[in-house]
Amino acid sequence: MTSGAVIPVLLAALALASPAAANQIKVNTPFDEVDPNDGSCSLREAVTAANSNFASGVVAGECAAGASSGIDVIVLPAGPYVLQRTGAGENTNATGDLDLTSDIDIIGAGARTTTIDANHIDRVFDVPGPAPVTVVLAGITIQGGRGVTPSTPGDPGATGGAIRNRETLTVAASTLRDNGAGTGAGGTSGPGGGTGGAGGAGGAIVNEGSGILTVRGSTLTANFAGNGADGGNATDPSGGGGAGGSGGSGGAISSGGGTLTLTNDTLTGNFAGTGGKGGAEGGNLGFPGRGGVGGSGGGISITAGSASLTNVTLASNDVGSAGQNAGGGSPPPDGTGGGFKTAAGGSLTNTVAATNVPTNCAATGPAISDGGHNISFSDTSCPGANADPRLGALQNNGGQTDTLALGGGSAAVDLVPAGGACPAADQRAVLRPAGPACDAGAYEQRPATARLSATTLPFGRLRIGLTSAPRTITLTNVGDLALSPTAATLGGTNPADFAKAGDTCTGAFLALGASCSIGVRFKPIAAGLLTAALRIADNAPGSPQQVALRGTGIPKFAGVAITGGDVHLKKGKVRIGLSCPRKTAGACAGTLTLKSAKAVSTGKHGSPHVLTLGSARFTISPGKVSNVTVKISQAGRKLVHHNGHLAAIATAVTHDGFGTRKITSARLKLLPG
Ligand SMILES: [Ca+2]
Ligand SMILES: [Ca+2]
Ligand SMILES: [Ca+2]
Ligand SMILES: [Ca+2]
Repeated sequence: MTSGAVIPVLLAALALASPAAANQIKVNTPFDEVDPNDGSCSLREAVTAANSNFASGVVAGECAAGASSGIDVIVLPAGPYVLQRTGAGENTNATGDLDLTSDIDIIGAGARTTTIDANHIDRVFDVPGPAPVTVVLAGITIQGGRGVTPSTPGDPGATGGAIRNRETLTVAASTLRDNGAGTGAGGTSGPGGGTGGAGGAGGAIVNEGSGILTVRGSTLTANFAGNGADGGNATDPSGGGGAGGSGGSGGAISSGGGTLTLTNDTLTGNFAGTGGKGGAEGGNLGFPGRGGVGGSGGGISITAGSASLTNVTLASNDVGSAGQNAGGGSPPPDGTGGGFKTAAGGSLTNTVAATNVPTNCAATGPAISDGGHNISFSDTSCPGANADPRLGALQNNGGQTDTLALGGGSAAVDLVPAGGACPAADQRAVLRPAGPACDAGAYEQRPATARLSATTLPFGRLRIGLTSAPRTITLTNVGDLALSPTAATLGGTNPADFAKAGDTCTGAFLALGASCSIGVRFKPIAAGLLTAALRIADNAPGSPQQVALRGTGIPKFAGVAITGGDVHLKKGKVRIGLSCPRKTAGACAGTLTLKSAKAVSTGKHGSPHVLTLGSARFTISPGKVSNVTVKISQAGRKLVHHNGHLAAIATAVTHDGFGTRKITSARLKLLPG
């Protein structure tokens, strides 16, 4: 699919309007260049063109100008785009992250093919405000973002390892992986040690101020909030050691205000930041520095604003551990809420939280509200049923982003009743519900589903006693659970007229997309239309799967029947009735030859011999009778008139539609007309 075709598909999938005023800016180079004269439109140039509404250059191939009103759509074809212009901490899109300061949609060719990598120079995208803008990022893998560590001792690390949002941002059908918020700057060493900087929040995305952040159909994995820096050591004997910085919260997402909405997302294997170590005291007159607390919310941290999760899968995310105290003793606390930590409530609906460390959820302040049909496993810290969702490993299960499949017997399957706020499709774009009801989490499990390559196998006509070449039926599993055919049998009206010829299905175990095949031959033992059914028993709905088999048995070819008896010679010709059998393949075609029944003498001195009287070709449709005209030779006519009659034998050599040859004959008496 070309990127030109992807855009409307993605926009339709995202239910985004194509604004009339939109300008399209197509990126045509993977390089992070800002040369107005190189005839290439880089991603950075495209963003600047959208922000400024000026073309990136006058040379052909440079980016078109963005529109001054409406949304600019930046089209990003498949390929890697690596940021290379170092210099974090500015918001004019010149260096470091890409600063989105106007209404922009950036549409990749799909998260498996379009990748933007910040190459650890900064985060990837910034929607810094303060002008209110609406941004969409769709169909992209965003990776390699790193929040910077500030140069001022004790300052906190940059937030938002991949993206910082302060306005309105939608991330859709994208993957965010291997992004990290900034580590805090270390505490100063001095008479008294300075405090270590806190780790940045939001390993992948931070939502700040009154930002409106929506994440749909996306996977966030292996992102990490920033670590707290160590406290500085004291140099004065009476000086105390600096405290360690606290670990950053929100391994994948941190929201400190505004609105956070997640639908059909997978957050797995993300980590909050660890606390920094306490600095040493100068002598034994001061106090040793305490360690920093560990970051909370390995998946998501909410410190203010609203948060709403629907059909999200939160699994195996981990909080940060606390930093060591310089003087030993009981350390400060580790982070809490491995999956979801909130100080401002929030709601979970149709959401699966499983095996987050140390617990799935933690709430300080308002309780998390239960929107229904949630799972919390194996602890009960999140709302919902305490039952095993049987999550698989993160992998490509179809769709543009990796997901955690639900295994057989998963408690999440069909957990959401009708009317339960179920999205129209899952994260992979598999339509919901599959089976009787919607599943909780981002993944909708399709039962094992059998698809036949054909539901009818016509074999045409075949002579009784012959066996046809095999025709093959392919059975493919288009479901998520394995398809296991247990038997393939012939049934129906005439099963004995067909035979299996090879079967890789019975006993097979077919994963999604795998197939097996069964061959069938036609071997008629009776005449006429013959039907049977190939029945494949399996664990899919509709079992047994049926293929209708059909063929026509053709009897042995008898050749044409010749009407014998008396025939009259008229104008030197005779007419002889021939009939073609009704059940035959194609027309009866051949040659009819008349010879004298006995040796006869012709002429005064001729010796007796069998005389050929004449012949004619014929073609007769099955079941029809035809009078074939044979012109009798002059010698033959003389004998008939001389003797008053002539005994003759008519012989027909006939071929049917299969080319089978049959010879039939009959006795005749030729009489004068
Ligand atoms: Ca350029
Ligand atoms: Ca613009
Ligand atoms: Ca910036
Ligand atoms: Ca279902």
